[in-house]
Amino acid sequence: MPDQPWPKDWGSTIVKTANSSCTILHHGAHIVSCKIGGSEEIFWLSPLSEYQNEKPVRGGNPLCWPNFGAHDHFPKHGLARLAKWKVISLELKNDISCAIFSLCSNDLNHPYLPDNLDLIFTVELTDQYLKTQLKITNNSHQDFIFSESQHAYFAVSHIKNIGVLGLKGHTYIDRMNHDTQVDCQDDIFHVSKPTDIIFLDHHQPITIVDSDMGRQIIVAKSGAQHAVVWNPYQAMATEVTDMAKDAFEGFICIEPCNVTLAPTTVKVGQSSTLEMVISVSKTIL
Ligand code: TA6
Repeated sequence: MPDQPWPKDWGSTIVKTANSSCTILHHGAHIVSCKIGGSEEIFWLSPLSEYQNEKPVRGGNPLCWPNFGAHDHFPKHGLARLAKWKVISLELKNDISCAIFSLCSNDLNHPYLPDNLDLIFTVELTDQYLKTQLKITNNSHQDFIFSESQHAYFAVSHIKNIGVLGLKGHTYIDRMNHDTQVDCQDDIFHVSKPTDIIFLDHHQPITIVDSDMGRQIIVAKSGAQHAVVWNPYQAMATEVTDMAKDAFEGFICIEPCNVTLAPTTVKVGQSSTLEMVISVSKTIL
């Protein structure tokens, strides 16, 4: 794969600290790579991503907005991950490196989107964490209802090797089983089949424990009512054309989100922020 498989005219920004670095494409304000405090790569990125304007990049951290999932008027998972964002600030201060991106609904020019919805995506990086914030400010003349996700693909040694902590005691909707509601009983949750589940009313950090890599990735969030855990596994993976058949082995999606069944309303003049904070440490299990 070439060093930078995406088109040059998409533009990209790298934020760096002494031991961390993060690359963000301006197309979608899409994070495609991040290492924290000298870690190995934390995001999985498909070598078969097509890097076309009308297609989302497969892997990294896609931003899904104004809809997470299918929608009558917008493409699946929304417009933000397909849009060209502007870089409005890039600075390094006191070991915190920060890039800020903006997108206005006016630029999207969509008949079902009111004008003057202002989106800001902030990427803050230190040697300890990566913080990503998607903030929507409603400067239009009507309240706006949306769903959203930071659809992060985390790199793992093998999906069979990992355990996920922070889910026990929470109810989830099983998208692969007629939307049945299930109470998660697992201290350590394992993925061994196609998995597409929505944890309801979920606020605590989720930890991916990867003993083979000797690391755990901790995903904390705020402004999110839900968390999705997704892996297409063998059966579903063949339906996804921009990843290899066995690619499901190398990632797990943990997605801080607000899903359509309990969407967010941002009133005129108000803002809403979906934040994810990722840190990496050595495995404890
Ligand atoms: O977040 C899980 C999910 O909504 C799955 O249902 C699956 O479709 C996945 O996202 C990937 O969606 P995409 O449009 O990126 O292929």
